[in-house]
Amino acid sequence: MERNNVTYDRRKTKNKALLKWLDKMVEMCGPKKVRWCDGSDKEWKQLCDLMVEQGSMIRLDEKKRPNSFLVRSDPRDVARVEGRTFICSFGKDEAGPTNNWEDPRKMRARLKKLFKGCMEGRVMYVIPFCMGPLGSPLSQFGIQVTDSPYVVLNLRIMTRMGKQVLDQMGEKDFFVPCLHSVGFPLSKGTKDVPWPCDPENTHIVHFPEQRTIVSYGSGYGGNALLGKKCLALRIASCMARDNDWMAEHMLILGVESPEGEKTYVAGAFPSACGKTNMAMLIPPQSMKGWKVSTVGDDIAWLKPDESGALRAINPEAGFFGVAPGTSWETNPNAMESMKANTLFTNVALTPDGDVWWEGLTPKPPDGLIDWRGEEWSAGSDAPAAHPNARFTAPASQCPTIDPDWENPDGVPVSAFIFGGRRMSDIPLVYQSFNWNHGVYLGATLASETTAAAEGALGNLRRDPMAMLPFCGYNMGDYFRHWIKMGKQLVEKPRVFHVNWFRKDSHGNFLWPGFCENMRVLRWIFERSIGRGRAHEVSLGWVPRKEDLDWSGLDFSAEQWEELMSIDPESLRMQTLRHEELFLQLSEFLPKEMLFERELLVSRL
Ligand code: TSX
Ligand code: MN
Repeated sequence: MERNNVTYDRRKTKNKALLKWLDKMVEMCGPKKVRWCDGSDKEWKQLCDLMVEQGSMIRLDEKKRPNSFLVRSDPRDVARVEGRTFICSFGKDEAGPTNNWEDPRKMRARLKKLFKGCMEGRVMYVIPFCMGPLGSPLSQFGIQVTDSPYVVLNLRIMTRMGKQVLDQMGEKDFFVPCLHSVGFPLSKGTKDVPWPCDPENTHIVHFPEQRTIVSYGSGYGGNALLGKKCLALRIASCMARDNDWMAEHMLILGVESPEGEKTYVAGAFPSACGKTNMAMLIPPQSMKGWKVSTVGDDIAWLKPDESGALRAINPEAGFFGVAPGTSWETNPNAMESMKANTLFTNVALTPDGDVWWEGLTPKPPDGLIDWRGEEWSAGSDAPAAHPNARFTAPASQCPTIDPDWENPDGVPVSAFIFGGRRMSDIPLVYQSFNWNHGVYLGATLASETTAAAEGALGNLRRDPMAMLPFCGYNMGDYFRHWIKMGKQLVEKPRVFHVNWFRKDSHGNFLWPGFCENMRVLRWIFERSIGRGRAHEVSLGWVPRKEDLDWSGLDFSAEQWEELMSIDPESLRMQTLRHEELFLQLSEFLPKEMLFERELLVSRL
């Protein structure tokens, strides 16, 4: 049967654009059934039961982890696939040299083949979702259709989802259509598997002009939860460019002084820099009265208000965090957030029905089942949890969640922080001289790859604004957009660079990091509200030791000197060494970036 006769309830919405699109998707994918997701508890329970019954999910111990589950993915489907992520703009230059581009017409033809009948024997779930608080002028609607119940469960935690969203969307014809299939049709005689996927043919495709997303073959994370990286970053970055706002790969946190003054900072960190830990930072006991609150740990949408100041929302409603390395020592707030109502993916299972991963406790418990479902013991050379294992937890369960985290008008942002993992060359903190210099700091953001020898200058991986894999258009134009936003803002956030990871000649970290980062954050807070003291050096404005709050921490003047030292000669060499990324982008770079570079070289 070529023609698929499945019908679905068209009375759920009066939105003509939506029904028209759904008709096309149903016709093309040929599911056995279409189900509207309403976001109810009943639906959550049904889908959890279904997945447990199918052997796709394990219910964790109801006392230890109430309403929480473990999912094991196919070992070939464990992370985002950047090589198979495409930006299909009309022209190649619109995508730029740092994105995979494909001709949209060619890509559509390829996708059509992949999607034809791809949901045979499966349920097509229709998920109305909203990125951002319901009713916020900064929020955006999306509709994801998917054949993965795992995706439905994740989106219920990560977004506002279901009937209320569909009702609020009404007949508005602007929403981002997001088509997703795991690419494993159940044709006659095909037996289902716990984690269906099609790794050979995986495609994550963005059509920026049409504002649409099509994803095939993967059920994992950013490949499949299309509201997150695909919509809230790649597509949103294009919408932001066209409408004078910003979609950034940034955490948002609130800082409050003992006197009750409060402001917010947004921070971009490349992977493996502890961004979620920073978003949930707990100040040291000795800094009495200082408070940090969490608005978001991954994405910020920022827009100037009528007065010309920037306000930010977190478009997400949950955390999709890396589990390994997360513990009661490194991040108690994340641990609290995942005490219940949490999905765990690719972590290890304990004999008493709880979860474990590397870094959770110094010693692994006995009798673990690893992320592949096999018995595991401490002697094993493979880790028990996959290094990219995840928890999906509601943001509302975070003890430090900010009272304004769902404020439809967002929160005021007075500082941007760019942070890299720089073992050998960059001081703990410095502030840019001005906005454009700040844009340069973001544009040249980099982390040292771990392959580097201890203490030696390692390989730098450039990750401008931590957006390299997430910018939906030409990175050169993205820098230009940042410069343009600075011109529009009356009250510009101050811009800082931080580095928690500097090491001494013996390979020991010079800075204790974690809660002690609050001392740096306090200086950033003071500088941003026009108070803190600083002096000028070649890189920017830096604090003297006496400009930081040292209550309760022993840190010698010598340690401080080493932590803040700048070797102008080696930094000059590094800046001059036309590094790859700027070279790759050279024909698209705004002149301001070249000016900043020349100014830096001459200061050094
Ligand atoms: O998340 C981290 N942060 C930010 C915290 C708010 N990590 C974890 C690495 C993430 C992948 C850090 N690791 C940080 C940090 O500030 N700093 C370091 C480096 C470090 C590691 C261990 C120690 C000190 C520094 N231990 C002792 O000093 C005993
Ligand atoms: Mn991220």
